[in-house]
Amino acid sequence: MSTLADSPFLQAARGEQGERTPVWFMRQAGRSLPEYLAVREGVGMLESCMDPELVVEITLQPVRRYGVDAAIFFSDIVLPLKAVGVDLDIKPGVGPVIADPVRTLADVEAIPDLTADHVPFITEAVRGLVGELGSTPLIGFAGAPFTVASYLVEGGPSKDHARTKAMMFGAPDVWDALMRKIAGIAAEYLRVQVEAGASAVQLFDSWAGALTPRDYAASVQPHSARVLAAAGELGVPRIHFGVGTGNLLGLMGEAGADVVGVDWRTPLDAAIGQVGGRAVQGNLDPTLVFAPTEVMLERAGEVLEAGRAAPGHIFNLGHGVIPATDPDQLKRLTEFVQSWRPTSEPSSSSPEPSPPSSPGPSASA
Ligand code: 1CP
Repeated sequence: MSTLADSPFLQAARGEQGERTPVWFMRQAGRSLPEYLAVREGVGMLESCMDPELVVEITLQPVRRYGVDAAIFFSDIVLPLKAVGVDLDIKPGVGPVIADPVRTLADVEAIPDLTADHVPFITEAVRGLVGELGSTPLIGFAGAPFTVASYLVEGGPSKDHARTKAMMFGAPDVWDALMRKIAGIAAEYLRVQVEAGASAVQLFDSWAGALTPRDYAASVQPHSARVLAAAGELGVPRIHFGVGTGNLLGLMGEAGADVVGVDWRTPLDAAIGQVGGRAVQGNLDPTLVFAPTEVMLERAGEVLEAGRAAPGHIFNLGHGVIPATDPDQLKRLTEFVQSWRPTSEPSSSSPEPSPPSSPGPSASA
């Protein structure tokens, strides 16, 4: 039995080649689990997130069922905004909806900064969880400034993030104030989770893929970097993830991540070449769990093989578990990853980053 510090997840997150590749799934708790639907019956999403007993139970459900190598704290990226008093709801089938979208400097200044006193239920839930989890690490998380700003400015989910980007392009002073506000809230929210016992953090910039590298570098990266630097002072590994970020992975690593999360669109070997010798997390297409089991496992094997070229690899899906996912498929996938061992020397075991055009993972096998 490994201890918490030498658990496969924390080893990989620190960029160490451990005995085996660890696995967890983004959105592993949630609607794909019948036991989740049962405990959520008649309880609103935000209400659930503020009930420590329920948070502990929901966070543990996928750990019990799958035996994954890490738990992710059950909450939502808009929860800290709710905690400081922003009028919002998480609507079933929709997502976060903001009553009064943020458009002006006065709107930004009206949002209070977060303190630990706003989220006593988070501290309580994290403490309860680490007691139950033993040597399984708990990942705390926060939404990154751009992704959270998108909900605040648009008022809800958006495909093109047009109003958000219009503020970024057209009202740089308001944009800067908003990004600083959210970065401060995210940093404090992560601090609360780590001080209560979380072993790692993930910064979700889910919608960063809507940006060009130029705009990401100028208007977003410095703010995410501030959150990651604050988390770095807490001494835990930091994972930085976004969707559709194939051309931003280098910048997302430079923002201060220890581990760069890769979505399923980018081949993992190409991603490893971009992230400057950092560890990676990902990146099986989440729809592959709907394929025949042997196809899913064959593709998972390819992801595992490709991950060997990184200093550390955490297996995950390339985005969250889709609600219609069959939990039995995720169980098979977990067992496959945990029993997988390399069969030959890796095609690139050098700590130097390989070039973006590196050959396929088994080229030299
Ligand atoms: O495994 C877990 O327990 C996951 C916990 C978790 C996390 C990490 C939830 C629960 N939400 C999040 C983060 C989150 N929330 C992100 C970043 C991760 C990602 O990209 O998936 C984002 C973008 C949100 C916003 C959000 N909350 C959405 C997306 C809306 C959109 O713009 O498309 C939705 C649907 C929610 C609600 C939500 N959050 C979590 C769950 C289980 C749900 C579904 C609501 C429910 O079960 O009632």
